[in-house]
Amino acid sequence: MRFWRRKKKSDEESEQQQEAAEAPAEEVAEAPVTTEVADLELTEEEVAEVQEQTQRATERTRRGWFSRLGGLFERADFGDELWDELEEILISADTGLETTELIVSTVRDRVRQDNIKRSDEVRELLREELVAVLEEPGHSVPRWAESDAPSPLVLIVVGVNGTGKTTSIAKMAHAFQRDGATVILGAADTFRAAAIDQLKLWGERVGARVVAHQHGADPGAVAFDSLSAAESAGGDIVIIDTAGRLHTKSNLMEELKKIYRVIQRKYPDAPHETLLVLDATTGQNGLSQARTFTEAVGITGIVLSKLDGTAKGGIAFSIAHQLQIPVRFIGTGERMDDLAPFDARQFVDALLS
Ligand SMILES: Nc1nc2c(ncn2[C@@H]2O[C@H](COP(=O)(O)OP(=O)(O)O)[C@@H](O)[C@H]2O)c(=O)[nH]1
Ligand SMILES: [Mg+2]
Repeated sequence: MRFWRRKKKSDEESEQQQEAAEAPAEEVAEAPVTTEVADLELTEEEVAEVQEQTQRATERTRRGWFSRLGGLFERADFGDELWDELEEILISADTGLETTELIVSTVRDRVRQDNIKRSDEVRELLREELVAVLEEPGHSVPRWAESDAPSPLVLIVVGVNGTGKTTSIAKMAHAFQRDGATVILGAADTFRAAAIDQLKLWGERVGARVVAHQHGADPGAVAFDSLSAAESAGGDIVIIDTAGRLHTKSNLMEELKKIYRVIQRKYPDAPHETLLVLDATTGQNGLSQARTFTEAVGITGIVLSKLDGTAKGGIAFSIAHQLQIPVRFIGTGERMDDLAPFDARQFVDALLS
């Protein structure tokens, strides 16, 4: 899977040399077939991989919650009495009242306008509307997937304790490194000693250098040193782990802001992305977490973790609609490969398949 695509200087040079050596080329090498997933250009194989992972992660959601949806469309015609039931199913799947009402009223209006009766057509309109809601935050490609991404690219990962920050960081590091990037991890969750050890362990597993200080050290200093390490070691991506809990919530937010200020002393335009990790099994609770973090530091993307668990999946729709923040990754398990880029259409297709 390609998550990272910026060319390193050395790659460009060797490619140019190669091109020069090969010239005059009679045949131009065939470009790989690319398809769009979340606006990343992926090969067909890579798309199939994302599809497979998305299917697997949403398996339980599909069987539980969405199987009830399937029941709604069993009869040939979609009865008027079913709208309330559709609404109830969406709400009980964590889609949230506001987003559910939008979805149901949009579909119902279209059904009435076009005088649609057949269940399969209603179902198709629902599918389109679900995709449209997920795509509301827009189509921009994440910074790490840009071919001219800044170097080093600085990513901060925030979120409540236990949501899956450290694990998601390890998964991202693994994915980026597989694509040829050199990743440096910053252990700025200094609040718990175990958090530092956990990141170090993951760093060893995925083969990424971890910059760490002592338990209780200043997180800003860890972040700063991580950037310096990237500069001296030619790191492409720096991912900073942060605490999810401090003595008080305002402490936590102040500390995050401080980390930002320290980073910006070195790179005024950094961090280039701030990812909020939300545990999908916590449902609508995640939404208020997201609001708190958004107000404090601004969030550029969501990692929806634990979608393979008992999550109902509907939270993805309310994040997109109510917060207008794109979901970038879904966590599909506890291993380092269990991460897939989020794609609206694939997600909806997986739920409704
Ligand atoms: N099933 C599942 N478990 C996950 C996923 N992501 C994280 N976890 C588990 O959630 C727990 C907390 O993760 P951790 O990364 O330590 O959370 P943090 O406190 O936010 O850093 C660990 O037991 C992880 O293995 C996921 O996508 N799926
Ligand atoms: Mg952690």
